[in-house]
Amino acid sequence: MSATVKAENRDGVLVLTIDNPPVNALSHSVRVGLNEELAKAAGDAGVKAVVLACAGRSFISGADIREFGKPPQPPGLHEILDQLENFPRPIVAAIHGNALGGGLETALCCHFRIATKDTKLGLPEVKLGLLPGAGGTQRLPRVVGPAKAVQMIVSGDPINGDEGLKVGLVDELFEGDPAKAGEAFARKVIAEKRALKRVRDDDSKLAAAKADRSIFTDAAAAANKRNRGLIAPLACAECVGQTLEGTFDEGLAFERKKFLELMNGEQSKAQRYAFFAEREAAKVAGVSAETKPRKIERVAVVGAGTMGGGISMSFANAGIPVTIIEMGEEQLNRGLGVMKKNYDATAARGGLKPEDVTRRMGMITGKVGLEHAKDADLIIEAVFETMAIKKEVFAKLDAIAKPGAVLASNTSYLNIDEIASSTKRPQDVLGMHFFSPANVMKLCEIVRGAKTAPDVLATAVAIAKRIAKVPAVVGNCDGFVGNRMLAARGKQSDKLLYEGALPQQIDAVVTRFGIPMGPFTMSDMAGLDIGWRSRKDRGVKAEIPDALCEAGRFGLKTGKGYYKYEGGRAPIPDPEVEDLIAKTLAKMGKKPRAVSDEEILERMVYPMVNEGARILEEKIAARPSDIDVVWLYGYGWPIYRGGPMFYADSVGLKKVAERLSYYAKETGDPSLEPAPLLKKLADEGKTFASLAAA
Ligand code: 3H9
Repeated sequence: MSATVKAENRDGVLVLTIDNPPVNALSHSVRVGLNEELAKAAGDAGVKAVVLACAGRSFISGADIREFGKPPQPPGLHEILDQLENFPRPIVAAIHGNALGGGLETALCCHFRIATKDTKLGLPEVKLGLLPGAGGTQRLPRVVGPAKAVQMIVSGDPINGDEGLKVGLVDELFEGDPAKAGEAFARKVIAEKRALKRVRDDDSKLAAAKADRSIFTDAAAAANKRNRGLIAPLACAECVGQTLEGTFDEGLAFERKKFLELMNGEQSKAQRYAFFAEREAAKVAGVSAETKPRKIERVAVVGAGTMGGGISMSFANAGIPVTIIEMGEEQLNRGLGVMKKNYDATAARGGLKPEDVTRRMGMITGKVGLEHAKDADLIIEAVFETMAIKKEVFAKLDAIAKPGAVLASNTSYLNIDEIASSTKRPQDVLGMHFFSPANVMKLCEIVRGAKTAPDVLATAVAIAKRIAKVPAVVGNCDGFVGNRMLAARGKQSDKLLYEGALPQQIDAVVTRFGIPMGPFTMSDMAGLDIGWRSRKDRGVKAEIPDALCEAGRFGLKTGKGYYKYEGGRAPIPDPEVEDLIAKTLAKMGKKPRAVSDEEILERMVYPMVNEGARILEEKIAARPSDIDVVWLYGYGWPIYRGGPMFYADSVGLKKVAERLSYYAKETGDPSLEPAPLLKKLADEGKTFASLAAA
């Protein structure tokens, strides 16, 4: 008997229970177990029906992703699915928790499906750069219709049991023990002599779209609207489209071919890497899995500006009550007004129901005065980014906060130990750095201070996950991981302007690579005047941005910056800027040269990788994949390129190091010399990934 599949004949109903923690993936041992048990049961007249159920929290959550890219181990999933679908007597899938990917595909091969109300039923393969490769693209459209199927498969988002019942994916809902409910349903099927429903044989749901293709093509176009650069969503839609073209078997063969292309391609490799990187990042060195997080029931956010507001919304969205604190009524009301406006805008786009807006706003209480933080289990400071102000706030919070409260700063680059030193409880202090817009961006960079207690780190990781953020724990240094690497890139984008590249050329290279916004569009959005004032205070010069500011071009807010803006937010290249740059360079005695796109890309990305290597040397990040997580979820690095460290590995570290040395010499910038760790790995022919495996 297989270690992960148990069989029990309950008076004619054979209950097959998969027990393969943590998520009941279809690993090799599960396939072996199902194969054996189904073969035995097919020839056993004592088996009148079969129930397929799972132990633990969930039904099957998909194929075992860790087996991908390795030599296949028989039996394959397709064989098991054939056994299920062609089984001579009824098979009932009793689903609780999740039925995802290969899990739902397995259920689709059973003759009946029952599920709990809150079960998640979905085909999320697209999020791994794949498509449902075990018949999902051919069977789901036959059950729910091609328009609904393409929406589910291209988005990868699941539906719940309730909706499953409505769209015909589920035959009946149940509560309680899946095996028992499955057994009861199976007995009903036997008693009523119900015909076996084989999804592959029923084309009735395809008829409408076959007569009018626009039913499918419109749904496919809508589903694919926001999938820039990704190849899997298109392949998913193409496979679903095949259901309207040929036979079931032809569709299955087409799906198989496309699945293998994606699985062996670069994009899925990167996306699968990102899946595991995200989960690894939540595991913190020095914090054991047994470390109990502190209980967080009430949260206070200090500061109702853009960041404080976005952070508060993230808690409200997760149903956690939050008190947002300001120094005066006016700032508070302004902040609350912005949050309401943001929610209303989402509702107007159809993303929220009006009652959700009311409920979420109801989670947020506005107060004037720090004393209102006294009952909070977690206090997040999001005030002005100045050390003196931060220290003053933390000293006050030290006197107000209840014992054991976690005190977090949303600082984006300041020294967390210095902030902690203004309290008598540095063990309770850490950084929780959110990214703008904080209610949207998924990253939470958790900054570990020298004295931060392990359970405080565990608390920050747990709460970040609860509010649907991706936590990545990093060490304390100027700019931490993300902004420190961004600064390395910013130095090069600025320098390139003085060498002859234009803002629009640099931005275009960066966005073509897949990053949503180029450095100069980003500067325009942030505003150029802040840097200008700070340079003036420090007596520092930066000729080009200084000249822009002197001409009143402060960025988006003034309608002019590195670009011009005509009412909207779309940056438009401006000949005036080209002229201004040319004149500035002439004044400086510099002769612009033609800079190639290739050079721009290398100088945008490789210096970041180099800084990443230094970050690893200094142990500011524990693993290369943690750095990638920061860039994927905080800065919109394209998921199909896996993150800067993964990308560098795919280019080859030898090439990265050589090009950096070359640019260091060409531009006379010693910071571009390869970091010792990068050089060592390049010389040894190794990758950053080899560090994680070591
Ligand atoms: C597929 O099915 C292809 C088929 O169409 C065709 C085949 C021919 N495999 O996320 P968590 C691990 S593609 C292996 O923290 P949660 C995960 O790494 C698959 N391992 O838990 C972690 O390990 P560790 C389609 C997996 O409760 C642990 O389980 N399915 C898999 O927050 C806990 O994970 C999907 O894409 C897997 N499939 O969320 C679903 N899944 O403890 C992918 C998880 O060592 N999975 N692990 O770090 C998920 O979305 C979430 O894990 C899930 C649970 C929602 C299930």
